[in-house]
Amino acid sequence: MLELRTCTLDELEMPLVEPFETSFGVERRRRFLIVRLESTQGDVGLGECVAARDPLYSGESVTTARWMIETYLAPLLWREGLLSPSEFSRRAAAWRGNPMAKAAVELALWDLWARRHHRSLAEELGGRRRRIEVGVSVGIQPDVPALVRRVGEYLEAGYGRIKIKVRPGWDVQPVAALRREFPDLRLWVDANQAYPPSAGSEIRRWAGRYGVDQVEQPFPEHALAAHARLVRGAPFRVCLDESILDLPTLEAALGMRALTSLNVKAGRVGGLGAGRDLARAAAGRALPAWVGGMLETGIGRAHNVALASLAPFTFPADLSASDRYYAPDLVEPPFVLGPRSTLAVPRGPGIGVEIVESVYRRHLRRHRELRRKTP
Ligand code: OSB
Ligand code: MG
Repeated sequence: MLELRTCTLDELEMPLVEPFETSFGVERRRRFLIVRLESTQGDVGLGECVAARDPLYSGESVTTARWMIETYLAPLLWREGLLSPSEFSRRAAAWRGNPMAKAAVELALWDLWARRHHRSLAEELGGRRRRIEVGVSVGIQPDVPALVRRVGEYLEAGYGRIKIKVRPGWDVQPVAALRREFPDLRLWVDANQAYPPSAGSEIRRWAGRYGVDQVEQPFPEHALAAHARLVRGAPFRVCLDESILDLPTLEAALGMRALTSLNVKAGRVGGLGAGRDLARAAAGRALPAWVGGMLETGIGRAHNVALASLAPFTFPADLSASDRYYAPDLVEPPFVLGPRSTLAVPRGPGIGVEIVESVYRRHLRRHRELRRKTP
């Protein structure tokens, strides 16, 4: 058994290069946890927790994730040692919910075990791609001209598909203006559950009229029937994000024909292993899947990019270059946009990027080394 020597739980706060506004709020600075595991033999693994300061995207927050890790997940590793990621997930499944907390620890285990095996995380997961196709997710802007300007800049920078955040009152005009300005634009929209189930025909009208390619999570998490009604005869894809938490929810949604595209986030589903399982299940049902993002730093981004290197992911990921989020990023080398709207998959051991200590220290708000409870 590989024993745990230290589990470090750091809380950081980093300013985003620009505010990110969604239907559930504005984020100017992102608060998050970094989990660092170290074995008694000196192996190290890093994981980033995507729970935000407030429980707005889902029920978890920095505080609940910290509590979950301190109370249950770290003690499991003290007891059982540094389990394989799949064994960890199997054991952690005894506690309900809290997928973001579970994922943060699982990610750190993947990094640690990949390094121990002298493999990149992508190799460890079975990913073959050397570059992954990406797009950019654009928050709600102060006005339509600002949005058109912003999207123009991202297209200029080389992004091949754009997703904009929408909500009631910020939908028809933004998509109409983008379609007018950029006739060939591959345009997705994401509402983060902001519409009532009764808004289906209205959404169908503007999304159809302005050539939106994909509508993501327009209705509340549990409103699968409303999503299924929107799917029927829609000239666009209907993507689920918040609704899909595991294989059973994916099966339920597929059974109802409530989705035609799947957003996979390790944090939402409890880890990279669970994300890989979902993508494989989707591929088996001819459902396109793609990797979503949660404004991660280069640490979580490296995990996401490795996940996106797997064959079942066929649509461009919500994983943009480091400079779209943080300047500078927490890691070296930063992620940069390459040819044909791609990011390179790191080839070095584990996640393949290293923390820049000076940047890390500048944004560190709380440092805690968890200790083994003496029995
Ligand atoms: O719904 O996909 C989402 C960011 C925070 C919370 C939810 C979402 C998002 C994004 C950003 O769309 C994607 C990214 O990290 O670039
Ligand atoms: Mg989403």
